Amino acid sequence: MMFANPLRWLRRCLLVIALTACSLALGAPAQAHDVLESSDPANGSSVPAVPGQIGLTFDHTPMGIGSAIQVQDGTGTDQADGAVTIVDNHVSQAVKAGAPAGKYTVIWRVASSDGHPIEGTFTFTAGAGNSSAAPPAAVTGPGSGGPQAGVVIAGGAAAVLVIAFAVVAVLVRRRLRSPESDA
Ligand SMILES: [Cu+2]
Repeated sequence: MMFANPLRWLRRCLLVIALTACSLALGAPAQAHDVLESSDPANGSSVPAVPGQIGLTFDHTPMGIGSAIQVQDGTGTDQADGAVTIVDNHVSQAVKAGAPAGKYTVIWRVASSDGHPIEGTFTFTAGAGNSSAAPPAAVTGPGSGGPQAGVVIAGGAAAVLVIAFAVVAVLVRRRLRSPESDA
């Protein structure tokens, strides 16, 4: 019977949860990373003007941690404006108003939904048409805590679970000791 020995059962439960939390924190190697499906502008494309923002579309929704997108103009100056925004599987980065025409290199890094950092680079060429570069949207992306932040958060979640189960274990033990307990 499942509750024949509640304490043993709870300890086993606790162990399983702790192990799960650890493997999540370290990243399950069997799980595939998110994949960049497309970008806007597309890699190698020419656009009439510097776009107001760079868009990346992934096959899954990346975690909102440690994401960074550099939008380097022909001189290597980063024209990114403000924080990275993640909405579902779409990641965007506003571009500074008045960014110059020319060849651009976009260097992106996000945390894959399995917790691993993934990164890539693509290029496009912007013409001298009226720039649609605009101030960033009011929505700001999450902080860029770096890939370590994910481990810290997973560790915190594991600690909360462990504490919750310790409390349950104490309550069950107390109930078993009480004379009116019918467990
Ligand atoms: Cu991974």
